[in-house]
Amino acid sequence: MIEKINSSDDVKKLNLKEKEILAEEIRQYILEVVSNNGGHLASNLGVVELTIAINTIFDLPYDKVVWDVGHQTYVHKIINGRREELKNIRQFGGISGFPKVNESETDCFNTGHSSTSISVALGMARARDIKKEDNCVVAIIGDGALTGGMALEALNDAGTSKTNIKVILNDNEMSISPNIGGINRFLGKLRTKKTYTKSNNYIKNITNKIPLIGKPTVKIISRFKRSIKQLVIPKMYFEDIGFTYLGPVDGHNIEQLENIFALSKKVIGPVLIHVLTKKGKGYKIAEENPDKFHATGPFNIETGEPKVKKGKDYSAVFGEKLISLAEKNDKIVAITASMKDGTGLAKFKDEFPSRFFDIGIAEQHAITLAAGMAKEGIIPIVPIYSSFYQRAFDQVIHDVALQNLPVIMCVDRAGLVGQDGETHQGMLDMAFFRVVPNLVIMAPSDFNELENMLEFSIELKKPVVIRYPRGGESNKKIEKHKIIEYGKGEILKEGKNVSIIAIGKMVARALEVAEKLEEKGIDAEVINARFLKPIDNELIEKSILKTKNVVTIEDGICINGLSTVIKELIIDKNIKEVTFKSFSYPDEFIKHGKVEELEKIYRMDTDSIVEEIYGKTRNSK
Ligand SMILES: Cc1ncc(C[n+]2csc(CCOP(=O)(O)OP(=O)(O)O)c2C)c(N)n1
Repeated sequence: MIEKINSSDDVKKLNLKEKEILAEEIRQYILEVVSNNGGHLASNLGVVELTIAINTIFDLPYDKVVWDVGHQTYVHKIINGRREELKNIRQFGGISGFPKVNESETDCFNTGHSSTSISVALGMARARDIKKEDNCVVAIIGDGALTGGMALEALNDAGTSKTNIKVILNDNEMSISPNIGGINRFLGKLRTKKTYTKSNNYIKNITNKIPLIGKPTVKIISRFKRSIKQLVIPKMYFEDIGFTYLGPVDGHNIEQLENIFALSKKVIGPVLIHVLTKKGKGYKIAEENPDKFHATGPFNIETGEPKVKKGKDYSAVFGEKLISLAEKNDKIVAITASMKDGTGLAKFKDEFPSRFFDIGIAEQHAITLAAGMAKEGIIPIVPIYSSFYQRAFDQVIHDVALQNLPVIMCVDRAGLVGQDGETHQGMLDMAFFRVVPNLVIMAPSDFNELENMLEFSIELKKPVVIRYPRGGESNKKIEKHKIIEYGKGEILKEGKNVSIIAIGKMVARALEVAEKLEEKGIDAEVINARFLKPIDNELIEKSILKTKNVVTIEDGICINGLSTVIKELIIDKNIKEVTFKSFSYPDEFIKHGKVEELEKIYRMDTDSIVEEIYGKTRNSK
């Protein structure tokens, strides 16, 4: 069946039985691809029937379907012309693991970060009305993404807008971990109320019986339905804020899904369709461990075991160190925006449940919550991925830095992250944090330094940013670090021909580069900057004056990071007759691919850096 499907038109031609067969084939195919390539598994297995029903009832790309986060669009991609390409999903040159407008017209908006879909859809619906067109606009949002502030802001606006917009709530009771918070509790009440299903069936039946149902009839019905519901549930949040609520409906029953979507097309104004799905559906191991299979590396389908065993990574080192610090200091708390496992906090949660706060996919709230705690003498540690820190920029400025509050902001997945691509690469954090007054910005060059920086930050009592990469430390070991002092870097190797100044994970690379240069007769000095802000002017100036050749290496964009800091230093100190070469990423969004591949392409690997420096230093001699 799957071989015949190249667009939603092909899905529309199938009967129910054929669609059910298609669903199973799609599941099997996704399982094979993800077990080979890695990727988002459980969420995709959960939306197979949902995606088939959407493609049956709506007309893509004329109708606009906006997937929130977009990690669950593999089924959509298979149906909409990218079945073969899926085999190369997330690989360099292959299709993306998220919706991309340049891949297909049916991907109507790029996503990757959570909770944006309702705003986008409402924008598209208003645009449609201004242009006097009549397409449907649909946002599909998970119950996890619904905990994000943006989603609630958009619901608030959409509810009273009277705009024709459909919000499909894909409720599987899971964010990456089990979903949390009051909205989850409220959804729990809706999930269990069989009455609604019955009353909705009732409505479905009567609307089906009326041959040419007019818009006013549906309006009356929805008013009637609302009054029944109000009797059973005192506070119908969605209806109270202006949505017509349909559901809940079994998200694995294609027929029921099609019926409810068809019904939603007849309702005027904003509609919310509550769909219940199971994360990992159809693959028992993922159903039982949906968090583990939210995003996975390649794995063995029979056992569910990873094909390559994961080594120790920065997040794990962070989590363990935090536990040992928290044992000694009962003021330390940890806050996560729905990323307990990814940021290494799972054990911390078990050890200190009352000092652990999973606050939903709400990075802005995470930071301001931390600011409030810090103001009252608590020491909040907030690990958030670099690209998601983008969300909380104003909170960092306005609530933390402006009041100089000692919040420790751990920027995980800083620099290249690889296969999740453009929306997830952590290229910008040094650039945007650097402009914020009062912030101290550090980056460890190995596990040991991360531990020391955490310890140091707790004593410092200032707002601190510590950025560290995805994955493990380099094979190139740094033998011994000096103790950490405020605003001080360290010289790891003395030399006289060129000063290589690096930060974070690139320090180990700088040492490798220096070793290779040595073989070519170039004596490089290697400086671990440690602090981007404040930078160690004294140490770096002295080194530059000695070598007159400067190289900077950083895992971030070329604007306003280490290279900019050093250029400014050279100008401010009026240092003359120096050569300068920066190794950083260009002013562009970096696509998906393995980190090592991307590093080679951007000439950030050891050999490329050696080649470039060798030419430059030789020329300047
Ligand atoms: C702003 C932001 N923070 C964190 C994430 C990481 N993240 C990706 S998916 C996800 C959970 C989404 O849960 P839900 O919306 O319920 O979708 P499901 O995977 O359960 O279908 C999270 C936290 C993100 N993509 N964007």
